Amino acid sequence: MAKVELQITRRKFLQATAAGGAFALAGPGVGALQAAAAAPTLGPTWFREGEIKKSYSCCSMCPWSCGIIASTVNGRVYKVDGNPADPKSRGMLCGRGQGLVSFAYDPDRLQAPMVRTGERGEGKFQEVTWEEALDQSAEKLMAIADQYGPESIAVFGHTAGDFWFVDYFAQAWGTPNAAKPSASICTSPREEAATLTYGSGVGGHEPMDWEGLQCLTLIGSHIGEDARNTVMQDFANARARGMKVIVADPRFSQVAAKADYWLPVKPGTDTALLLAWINVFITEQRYDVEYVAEWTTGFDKLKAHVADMTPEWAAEITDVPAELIRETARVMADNLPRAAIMPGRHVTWYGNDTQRMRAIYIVNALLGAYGREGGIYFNKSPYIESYPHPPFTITGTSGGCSAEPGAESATLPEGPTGKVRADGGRTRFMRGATAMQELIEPMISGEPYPIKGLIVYGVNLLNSVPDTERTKEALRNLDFVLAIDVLPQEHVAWADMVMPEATSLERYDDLWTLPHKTPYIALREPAIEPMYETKPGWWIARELGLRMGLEKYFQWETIEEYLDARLMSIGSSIEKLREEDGVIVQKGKPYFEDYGDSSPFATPSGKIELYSEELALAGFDGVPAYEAVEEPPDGYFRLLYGRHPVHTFAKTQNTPLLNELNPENDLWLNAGMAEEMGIKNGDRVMVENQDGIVSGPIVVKATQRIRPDAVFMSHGFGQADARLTNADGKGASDAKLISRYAMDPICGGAGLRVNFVKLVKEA
Ligand code: MGD
Ligand code: MGD
Repeated sequence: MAKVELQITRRKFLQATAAGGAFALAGPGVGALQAAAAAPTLGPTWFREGEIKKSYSCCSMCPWSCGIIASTVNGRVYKVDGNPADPKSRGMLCGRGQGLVSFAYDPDRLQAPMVRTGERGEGKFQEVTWEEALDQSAEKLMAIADQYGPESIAVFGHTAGDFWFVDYFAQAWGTPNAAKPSASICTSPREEAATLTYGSGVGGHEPMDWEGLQCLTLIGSHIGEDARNTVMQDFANARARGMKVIVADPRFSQVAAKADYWLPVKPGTDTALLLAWINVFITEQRYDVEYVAEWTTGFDKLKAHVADMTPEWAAEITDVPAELIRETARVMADNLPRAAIMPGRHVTWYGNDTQRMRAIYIVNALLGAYGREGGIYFNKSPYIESYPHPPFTITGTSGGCSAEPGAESATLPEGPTGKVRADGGRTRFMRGATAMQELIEPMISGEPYPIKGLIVYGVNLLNSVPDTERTKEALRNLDFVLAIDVLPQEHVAWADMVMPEATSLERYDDLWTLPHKTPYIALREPAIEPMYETKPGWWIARELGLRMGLEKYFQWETIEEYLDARLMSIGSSIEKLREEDGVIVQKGKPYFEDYGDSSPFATPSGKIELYSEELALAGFDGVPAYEAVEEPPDGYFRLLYGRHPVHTFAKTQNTPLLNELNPENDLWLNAGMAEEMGIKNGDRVMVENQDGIVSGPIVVKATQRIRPDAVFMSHGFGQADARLTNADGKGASDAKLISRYAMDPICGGAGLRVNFVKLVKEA
């Protein structure tokens, strides 16, 4: 019975999301069927038999956080729709957003606080009360702090409620070792490079001025598989009105299939391609001469640097024909200033990523794109005050996707006993955020000082941080691990205490405030009461804080009081925000005209720094240089990975509806190579990396759409925990195969594309 219903649901769902493929956007209506599927005992019209309650929140299925309206009947959510008033969703959601109801009603969810009874990793637990869980956790953490200092507790956080732990709690408590994977394993090169080049970080929404953009270039950003709702809408609209698209990717991605030019660049050589484009702009005088004279410094040094970096030079390195390099440079230049390279998001690739990102920004500067209509607008944060609290013990620790542009501090924060971050960040660089992967080592070696306690909130530790075996060793070594999650993800089995959080549909979160073209503030309120014995993150952080001597930071009694105090600073309240459809939109300052006589660039020179004195003084190249990366050994392919349109990282593979749409990943292998190796399309293979780590089996997709020197799989599969009944053992894990990384010395990012794999046919 349940099975039949699920099949119907799937068909409808597929219709609504255009076969679940790229560019799948769904309007209202699908979620009702999801909820019906999640509650097979209810008839198809159950949701018409009560009053419909609407609530406003942001989708928590990915960090993009589109505004949603949840519809609830008799205490059960039956659908979520995009909020038309929200600048990100504009009334639409992607397939993953439509899966939010199914995520909340996943029967595998964590349901009660638990204390470990078996060995770490065994996953044996006993349920305890919240009082016991909080008291015991506070006691253990305080004991660690007494012995080793407050800095010996690390706080890892991601997902919708991370603010309460990795920002608020960690800063109140006083540990500089607070980190988000969205910084050092994702955006840190683009943020550091942006700060160095034009004085502020990119912030949240990549600031492409889509309405007027005439030429978009993508360097390894795969819009459509990277299924951010707004970006897909903007791309589709711009392409429909004739925007030119250039895609550099070793793989013929979904967006490459829609492009005017596909450059199948050799992995790791993009900086050479970018330098050759710069060479063409300058030698052919095809750059915005006036803009460069007025708004940039270091042009002469750049010109001298790229003098010999011709398309012919780059063709040898990148495998992209010289004529194609020249032609694409001219297409960009013909459209300036309405032409730009999108900064990208997951840009920690090869360990030299800050310099590649600088080269991207330099191209954009030569095209005169910054601050120009149809180019790249200036992102601005909305105005609203924080909840009043005494000065934090420590400030400026975490950063990440939600980091405020320009908010990075130039000096490293110190803990109460004078210790700076334990991630090796000793220079002014790596300033934006603590490097999460670098905090694993002190958990093992105790150097530069021991980290003995870990709070892990919403981070999929064994599927997101490179070198899983090292992370397990660190987990074995810690005195206390507290996991706050909604699902029994693999790392949860390694925790001493598990606290189950209510999902975003069941809780308030802090207001959503991120830099945007039209800065806005969005309400995140619950649609239903927390299910089972779960509690909201804000409550857990506060209760833990109260038990750890942090009362002065948690003066508010209820979350409504907290939110109303913030909203009062802009003359609003939760009630008023509801009346305004859950969103307050403010005025931005996207273009030069909005800055009068002042410079929008917060660099030392007040201009875009094509040559960076700051980098040169620190012993790095002042203008980006091409550095070769290690080649795959004989018989090995470079392991590439990326997003799947209906999944988010490793967290949605278990979500019933999304799992049904796509239960496992496949391995893209060049068809010629497959034939040479006697592997057929659809065969299952095991994948083994350079360190002998094996993952799989995974189905081979033999295709012309990838270069012969690389293989590609979507991230997040190949999980191993029987409590994840849908995800367990499906496909192969890129995370497990990424047993090494190359650290970018400038931004602290972990380059993950430095792993090589060979294929072993399944017996
Ligand atoms: P997810 O798999 O989404 O990735 O890293 P993560 O954010 O760690 O894990 C989210 C975790 O939060 C899961 O454990 C999930 O169960 C839990 N969760 C979900 N909702 C809630 C909630 O409401 N409350 C709580 N408490 N927990 C919740 C992402 C990171 O990974 C990023 S940003 C990037 S770009 C990198 N991508 C990447 C990759 O592509 N490949 C590899 N191999 N590693 C990567 N690491 C990075
Ligand atoms: P990846 O997913 O890693 O990054 O999305 P993106 O920033 O687009 O994209 C990898 C692309 O780079 C692939 O197409 C790969 O073939 C290509 N590539 C690999 N190596 C090279 C190289 O050397 N040079 C070039 N030019 N290209 C290369 C990440 C983004 O996705 C992030 S950070 C988040 S937080 C969101 N997560 C997310 C999700 O989890 N699921 C879905 N469906 N969408 C998402 N959107 C966002």
